[in-house]
Formats: sequence, C-alpha cells, structure tokens
Amino acid sequence: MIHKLTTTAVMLGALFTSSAFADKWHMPTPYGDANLPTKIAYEFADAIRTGTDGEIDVTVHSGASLVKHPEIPRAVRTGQVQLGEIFIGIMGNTHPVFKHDNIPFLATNFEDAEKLWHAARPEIDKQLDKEGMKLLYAVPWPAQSLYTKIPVQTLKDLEGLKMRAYSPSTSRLADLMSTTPTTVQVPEIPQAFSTGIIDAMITSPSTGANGQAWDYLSYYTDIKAWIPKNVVVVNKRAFLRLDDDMQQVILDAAAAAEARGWEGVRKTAAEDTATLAENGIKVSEPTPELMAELEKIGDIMIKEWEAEAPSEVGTILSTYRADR
Ligand code: PCA
Repeated sequence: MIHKLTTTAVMLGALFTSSAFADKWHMPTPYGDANLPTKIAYEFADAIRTGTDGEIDVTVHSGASLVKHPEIPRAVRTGQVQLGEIFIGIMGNTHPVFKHDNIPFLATNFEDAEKLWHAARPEIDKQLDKEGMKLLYAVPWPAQSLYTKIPVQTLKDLEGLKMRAYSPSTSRLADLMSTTPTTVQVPEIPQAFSTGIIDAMITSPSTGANGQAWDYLSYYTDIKAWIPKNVVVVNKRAFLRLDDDMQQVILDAAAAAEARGWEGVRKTAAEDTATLAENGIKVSEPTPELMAELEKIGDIMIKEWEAEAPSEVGTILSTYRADR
C-alpha cells in the first residue's frame, strides 16, 4: 500500500513538472473502459480539448490506474489532479447527503432517479464546494439487482452469507439483510467470488456483464433496488483560474455529458441484462415476499438516513416527493 502511494506520488510529480504549451489536466476515474461513465469521460475530455483549441488537454486515467477510487476525492480536493470521477455513495461518511445515492427503493426507475438527483443536486453541490470541489455532471448506473450462486426466494436464503458492499449505505443494507458486508472493488469481484470472500452482491447488470459474472455465479434476481451515480468534479481553484470562456466550455461539455448519461444508461441496462441471460445466468423477477422484506429494510434506511441530517436530508426528501 505504501509502495503504491509512493509510486502514485512520484508519477503525479512527474506529470505536473512536465512543461508544455497546453495546460495538462488529469482526470482519474474509478471504472474500466467498458463502462458507460468511462466512455462519457473520454467524450467529455475530447469536448474540452476541442472547445479550448487544445489549451486544456485532459487525460483520462480510467480504471483507478492513476489514483485508487477511495483516494480520488482527496486528490481533486488537494489539487493533485484537476478533475476526477467518483461514485457518490463512497462519500456517504463525508456527509449524509451523499447517501441519497444508495438508499434502497427510494428511486427505482430512471424518471424517479432523475427527480431524486434534481432534488439532491443543490445539497451535493454545497458539500462538494465546502471541500474545494465543483460539481460538473453525474452519470447514472442501471438499477442495482441481486447476484447469487443460489436461487433466492426470501431473505432467509441469504442469511449468514457474505455480501459485497461498496459504500457505507450498502454495508448497512447487508447488516439489515442478516448478511456480512465485505468491501470489494469492481476489479476484484471475480476473484472474491471464486475464493469465497463474497457469496452475493447487489450491482448493475453492466458491472455483472463486464465482470463475466456467469463464470462464478448463476442467479440474477432483478430487484432494481436503487439507481446510483458517479459524479465528475473539478478542483475549484483550477476552475476559477480559467477565463469565462474556458469555464463555459467546461460547463457546456458537462451538460452534454450529463444528458448523454441519462439517455445512454437506458440502453446499456437492457443490453447488459440480456448479456447476462445469454451467458446462462438465470434472470428472474423477485418473489413478492422478497420484495416486501427488502422494502421494509428500505423504509428503515430512509428513516435512519433522515435522522442523520434532518435539515439537509429533509430538504432532499421533500423536494423529491413534491416532484413525483
Ligand atoms: N457498478 C459499480 C457501482 C455501481 C455499479 O453498478 C460497482 O459495482 O462498484
């Protein structure tokens, strides 16, 4: 770990001392090139390069190759890198507003997820700003569903299993499901399943398909529990140093990226679910019993979440509910 950090620090030092005519910007992202958010990140970088006539040259470092995912918020905050992409849920311990992203059964279709984002965005903007970051755009994932080695009729079937967690909220969810949460990053999922570190996970059809989930599990129960998002942020000082025209290029590129995400995710959700089935995973609807049990847990989590920050979370919930 120390070795890795040192290597990263040395690399970053080298990157920023290289002089060039263009302003060289770096954008670490957490996920690999097969993912929609990463494809959009490359397009976003291209739009900035083109729109500024090459004056800002953004290099996308996908798959956590430059900065490990949990370190990306700090790297952007401290200006080690100018831009970064972050899964909103991993910031759940920074401030409760970030948890809006991983609450089960609060928003389970794309229309509702957009409304929830609309309601949460000002609060997220405010918190990121406090940390020296400016929010640029969000990209949604397909709805998160349940992957297991065994068929699941009710929660009883999962009792005692080791469940992958990727955020504070999903750890809490695993507890409430009477499973044991284990944090595993996307690239380690196949190995974690095959070595028995995890027995189950809740994620998108895309992450399952990209990780060839059929190699290590057989069942996909389409609970569609929540629709999480990545955000792309810029270091505030780096942004404010730019003239108005350049700032506008970035804001326009961000607006285009956001629109492309909400549109594109619908297609990838359908395609990737089909890929799971084509490769032999049994894709099924959840039983009414399982849904009733999970929705009860969702209600508990909404209450717990609201109690953590009644004012900010209350604002998100009331804005969202008024819009539905
Ligand atoms: N894939 C990412 C985040 C949400 C998703 O669908 C993951 O599983 O970590």
